[in-house]
Amino acid sequence: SSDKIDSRGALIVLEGLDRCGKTSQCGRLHSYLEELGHAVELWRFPDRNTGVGQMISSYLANKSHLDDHAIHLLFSANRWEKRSLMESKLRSGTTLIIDRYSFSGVAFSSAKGLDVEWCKAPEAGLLAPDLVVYLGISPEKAAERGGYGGERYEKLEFQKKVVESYKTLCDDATWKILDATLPMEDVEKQLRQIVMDCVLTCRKGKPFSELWQ
Ligand code: 2DT
Repeated sequence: SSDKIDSRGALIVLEGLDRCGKTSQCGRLHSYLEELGHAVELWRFPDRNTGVGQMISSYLANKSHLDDHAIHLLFSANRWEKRSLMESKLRSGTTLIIDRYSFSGVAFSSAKGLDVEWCKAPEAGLLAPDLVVYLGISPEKAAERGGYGGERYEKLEFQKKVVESYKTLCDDATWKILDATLPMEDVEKQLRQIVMDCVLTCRKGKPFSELWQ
């Protein structure tokens, strides 16, 4: 069919609580794929470099106050402003590793009490990841790792709510859950395997799909 892409990149998302090791694993995975000669980029959301991203950054640093709905929509807009670039990268064969995506959007906002369906609505039509890896760790263990920074959401009580919200989202075959309490090298090994499978499937022409429609 015309949707079929000859050799596209994979859209790979890592999700998890603060201090789960997500950012380190994203970095290691990126280097690994690069060394293998793959076209690959490492992205993150929020992307704090755009105008919208700067508003988000100031909110997270407690330097501004915004209504819960308004900040939710800014996080979503921050993904929409990157959507077309994302699609063209993938179509040209570049794999994208993304540190947080719409699932963080829904998990964090619904942890504040916003309705889950309301939270999902602005995400509908964004590209659906080919793989979501959730790095599982309890909020207590994550907190023990130390160094919750001073940002708005980095508090144990809130992280407990976020875990519960994530649980309602990971019901789908594109999610793989890894035990983030294992030694970093073990997590890395497992991650590489899952990701390589996904990269090959996408290269063979897996069609694109969109979130939550
Ligand atoms: P980092 O610490 O990873 O920069 O994330 N967040 C993130 C949301 O509330 N909604 C979203 O859509 C996204 C992508 C999670 C900063 C914080 O922002 C939260 C942690």
